[in-house]
Amino acid sequence: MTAGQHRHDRDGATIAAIATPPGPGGIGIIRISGPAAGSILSELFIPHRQKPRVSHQLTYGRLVDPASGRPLDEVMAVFMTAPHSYTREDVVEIQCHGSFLVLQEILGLVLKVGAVAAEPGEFTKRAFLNGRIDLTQAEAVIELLQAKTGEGMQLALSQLEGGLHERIVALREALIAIKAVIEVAIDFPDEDVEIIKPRQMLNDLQGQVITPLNDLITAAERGRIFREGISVVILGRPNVGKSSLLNSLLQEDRAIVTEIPGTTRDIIEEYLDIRGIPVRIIDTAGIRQGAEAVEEIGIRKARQKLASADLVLLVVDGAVALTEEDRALAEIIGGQPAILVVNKIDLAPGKDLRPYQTDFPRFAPVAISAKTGQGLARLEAAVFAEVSGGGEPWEPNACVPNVRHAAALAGALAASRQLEGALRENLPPDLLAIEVQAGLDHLGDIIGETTTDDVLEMIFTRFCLGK
Ligand SMILES: Nc1nc2c(ncn2[C@@H]2O[C@H](COP(=O)(O)OP(=O)(O)OP(=O)(O)O)[C@@H](O)[C@H]2O)c(=O)[nH]1
Ligand SMILES: [Mg+2]
Repeated sequence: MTAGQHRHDRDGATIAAIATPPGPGGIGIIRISGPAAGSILSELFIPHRQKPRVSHQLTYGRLVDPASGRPLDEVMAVFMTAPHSYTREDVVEIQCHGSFLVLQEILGLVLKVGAVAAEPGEFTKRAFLNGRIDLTQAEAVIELLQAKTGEGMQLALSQLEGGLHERIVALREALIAIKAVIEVAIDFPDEDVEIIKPRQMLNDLQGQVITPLNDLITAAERGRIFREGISVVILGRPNVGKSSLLNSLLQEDRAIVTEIPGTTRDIIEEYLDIRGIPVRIIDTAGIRQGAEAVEEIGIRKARQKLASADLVLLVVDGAVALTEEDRALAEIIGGQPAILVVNKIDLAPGKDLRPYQTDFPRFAPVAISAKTGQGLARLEAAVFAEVSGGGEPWEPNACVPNVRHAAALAGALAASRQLEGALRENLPPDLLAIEVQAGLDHLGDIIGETTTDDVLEMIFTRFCLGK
């Protein structure tokens, strides 16, 4: 099945939606796509100067209710003829004042004269179904909209420009060349000359398929944190400076800080950017014995957050000796990735950190002062090193497959390895053909050629309305 064979959910319908976010703004945009887009515009829009409609030209005029003749807003409208548009269909965009009421009224009229309300992602889905972009590029659109760091944005952009698409197409071409030879061998079983030259084929398979597949899978693993981000939990006994650490990382007074132990009782979650990694940082209630009821609930929540954390910052008070509670917390953290943060170093300048390694052999200690900011850069570097496996910051134009792609790449790799084994054992060509086809199908899933409708559905419902 090719992209064109996926059925349009609503063949022939003209769809419309508000494309700008709700709430007052400078301008608001209504987007219409489909065969009736142009006639809907003609019905509702009175240009300031009557002249023939020119594609891709912004025209000033008034939006009027044809039933009553009542003007709704002064607008700029643009008509884009198929196939030179986002969806490859006729597209109209109406720019009005960014009032949600105005937008709703205009959308109401557009629907009344023949459009249907678009579903989330339906414009981009049409761009995909009409072959303007492949599935990896459609996914890149969502990632671009949702990117939280500059690096995430760069990754999305290079995928939108077809970086991953090209790599997958090259892999498929290599497999198709191998398939062609195998098919000849199936068609001419009695040829004297050996059609399949296993040495040559194994070489091609390794160099053009297996090695590049491995590279892409590695990139997906390394890049996952840049796409999805990580969650970091700040843990420690009361009053060691957990909330102060959160505040200094965020560079704002987000959490309440007092000298009274047990200040934080609920979970506080914020986002920050550590060298391009979107980090959800979570401040928790100090964990101790004998806490009263509300605090106890906070402690329970802290333990839950710990379970799903990618990294733990265990904070201790560097101005005093370690306590049994500190050691108990290390026990709770167990084998999870963690960094020991020795806080309040301003009160103990030049403190020797080596003894901490005896107590916490698994954790690398970093001395900081949440109060003065000393050591924070080193802590950020330690966080980055811990979660990126010591890797370099991401280079621009890198090709980083997402989780869905990675699963399909793994499937393609498994099929290629099967093919490799079958070639080595000189198995008959029809068995080889099965493995080649399996590899091709997995790659087809990535770019959307063989993707099932429910997977498509899952991808496009992640979009917002009007995109
Ligand atoms: N001198 C100094 N004091 C600090 C530092 N970090 C925090 N403090 C002080 O330590 C006290 C406790 O800080 P918090 O950030 O509220 O500690 P916490 O770990 O969040 O405490 P709970 O929420 O009660 O568990 C406050 O009086 C802070 O001003 C630091 O680096 N140096
Ligand atoms: Mg606190």
